[in-house]
Amino acid sequence: PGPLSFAAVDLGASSGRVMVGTVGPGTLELREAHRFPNRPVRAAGTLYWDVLGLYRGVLDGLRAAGRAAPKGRLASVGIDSWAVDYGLLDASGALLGNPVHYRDGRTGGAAERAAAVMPPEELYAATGLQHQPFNTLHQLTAARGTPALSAARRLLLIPDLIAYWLTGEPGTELTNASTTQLVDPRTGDWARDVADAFGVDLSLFPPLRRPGDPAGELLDEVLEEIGLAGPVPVTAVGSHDTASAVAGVPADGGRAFAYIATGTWSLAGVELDAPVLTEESRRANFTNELGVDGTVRYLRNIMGLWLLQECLRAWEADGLRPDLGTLLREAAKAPALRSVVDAGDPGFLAPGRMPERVAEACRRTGQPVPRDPGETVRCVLDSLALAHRRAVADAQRLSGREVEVVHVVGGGVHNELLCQLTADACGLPVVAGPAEAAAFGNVLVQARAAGAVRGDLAALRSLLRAAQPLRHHEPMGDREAWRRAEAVICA
Ligand code: ADP
Ligand code: LRH
Repeated sequence: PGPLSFAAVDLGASSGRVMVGTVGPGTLELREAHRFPNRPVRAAGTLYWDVLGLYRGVLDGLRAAGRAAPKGRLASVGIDSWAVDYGLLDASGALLGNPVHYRDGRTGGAAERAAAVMPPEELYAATGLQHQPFNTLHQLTAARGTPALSAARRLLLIPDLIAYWLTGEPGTELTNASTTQLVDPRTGDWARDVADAFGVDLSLFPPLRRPGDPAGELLDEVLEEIGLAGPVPVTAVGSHDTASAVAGVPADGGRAFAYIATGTWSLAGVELDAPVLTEESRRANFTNELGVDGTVRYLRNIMGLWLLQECLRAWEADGLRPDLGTLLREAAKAPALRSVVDAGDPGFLAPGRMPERVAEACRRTGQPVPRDPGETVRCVLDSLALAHRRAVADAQRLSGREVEVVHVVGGGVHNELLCQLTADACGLPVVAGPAEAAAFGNVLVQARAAGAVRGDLAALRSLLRAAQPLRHHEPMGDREAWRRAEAVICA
């Protein structure tokens, strides 16, 4: 049989895209069919996702994907998105309100509230998840007693909600479920004791499914809307975008690697066979999320390019008309490591006033305040590279796995300065690409389920290495300067 085409729906916090992957013997190609912005909306004091706007983007994208695929045939569709957030459905299957954004303030004080229910050590030992105020568990605790949660008969994580609208079939995909803080990473099943202790009704979640499992077929109404002839199956993929991105890391089986998925967030760590649930790991705020093929994504969340996105948004609002390319060139010329902030600080989580908040953090730590947007961007990129360095070093120390190379994937691949600074800071070679690793991981899992490719993750990754040009960054510069900067952050 000739090559098959797969549609990968990848919803990131800053944009959604539908990509077409064409896979066959000796062929792996990925093309963008449609991209649309993901703009959250604040209404009556709550920050929401515009989930119907995103669903419209998915339908437009699937229509474009069908047109881009040879003979207009899609062998299957896979969906991944950001983690933790969910929609609630009533008994008739109707959506109960707009999904709340994980950056909404409703989970303020989550750590203290959770500690009153279960000691943090116990919660970590049971779920392996780093503390993030927005973990689904804390969102559900914050929503307890609200009319929406009381009326809910079903809870669907965002990619599962999109899949439900496309197919009418509810399910809970495991890699994303592992970000709820309600799953035991050792068993890949629900952590029932945790759910009971926090009063979470696990029957709200439809049955678990794993990457590669069938997840229904596009409904007739959907096929009509997007102009395709059926049947078009939907296949469960690593529906957590980071699970798909790590599956899409073009690692060479022979070289131990760390990965950094850099988009709105930077997710930096290593891939393991089993979780690390030690107290030291909890204190270092490392998380054990579940990946494709039973792997564990052992990583730390770093604020990522969110810091830069929010600076650009603030300058735009001030009428400065910032241009990213120009700012990155100015940042490259600005003095290196003049000041750094802690890019892991949850204080940067909420939207708004980012250049001022970065300046305040510099002032608070007795460092020079950036004098212009170019210096602010340099401070942000130096700080991200420094956080990458710390996460890669900590992941190795805590997991006992030494790495030889760092793979950078995600939108940050386009930012050559960030990739070079990451190599310099880590003191390790960086291989940059692909930018659309999540879509590649999504497509490869579908392609394997359809029989278009075979093998384990290493075999899938070897296809990727041939499919995309990769950029190599060797570590350069003054190692001691990074150690001094780290001391500022750790002080
Ligand atoms: P998400 O999946 O979270 O929406 P992406 O992986 O798409 O995020 O990454 C988006 C980020 O990638 C942008 O915020 C921007 O900083 C960076 N980026 C994208 N394109 C470019 C570019 N041409 N040059 C520099 N940076 C870029
Ligand atoms: C990245 C991501 C990350 C989560 C965050 C909520 O898009 O999925 O892995 O921690 O969003």
